[in-house]
Amino acid sequence: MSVAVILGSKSDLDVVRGAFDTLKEFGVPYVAHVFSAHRTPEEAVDFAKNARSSGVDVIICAAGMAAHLGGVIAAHTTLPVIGIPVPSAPFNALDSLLATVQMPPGVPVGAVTCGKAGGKNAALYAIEMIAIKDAALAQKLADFRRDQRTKVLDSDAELAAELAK
Ligand code: RP5
Repeated sequence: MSVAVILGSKSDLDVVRGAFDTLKEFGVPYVAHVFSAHRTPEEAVDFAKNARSSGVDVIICAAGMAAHLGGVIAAHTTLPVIGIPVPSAPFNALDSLLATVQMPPGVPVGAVTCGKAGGKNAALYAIEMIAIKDAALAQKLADFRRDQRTKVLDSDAELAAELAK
C-alpha cells in the first residue's frame, strides 16, 4: 500500500472521487478511511501513528469547514501530508483552505486547490512523490502529461477550424 486517503466525513466523498480515479489510473495502491479530527480523534491519531509502519508513503486528507484533519494527522507522523480543502457553506472553502494552508511552522501540510480539482491534484502530487524513486511510475506521469498536451492542442486545432467556417 502506498497512499492513504482520509476523509473527515463521508460527505467529502464527491471531492475525493477524483483522487481515487487518478490513483487507480496510475495503478498506485491506496487505502481510504473516514476519520474525523474532532469526532474520532483517537482513531485519526492511531492511524497517523501507525501509517509509516503499515506501508503508507503519503497521506491525503480531505476536510471541510475548520479543516484541522490534515494538521492533526501531520502532527502524528513524519510522512508527507497533502490537504484537500473541501467547500462547504457558508464560506465555500475559504475556511478549509486557510485551515489547511496556514499550518504554524514545524508541521507542514501541503495544500492543493479546493474541491474536485484538488482531489485529482492531490493524487497526482502523491504519485509524483512516489515516482521520485519509481522510474516506471515517472514514465506514466510523463505519458499523462503528453496525453494532456495532445488534448489541448487538439482543442486548439478544433477551435481554429470552427472559427474558420
Ligand atoms: C468536516 O466537517 C468534514 O470534513 C466535512 O467536510 C465537514 C462537515 O461534516 P459533516 O457534518 O457533513 O459530516 O469535519
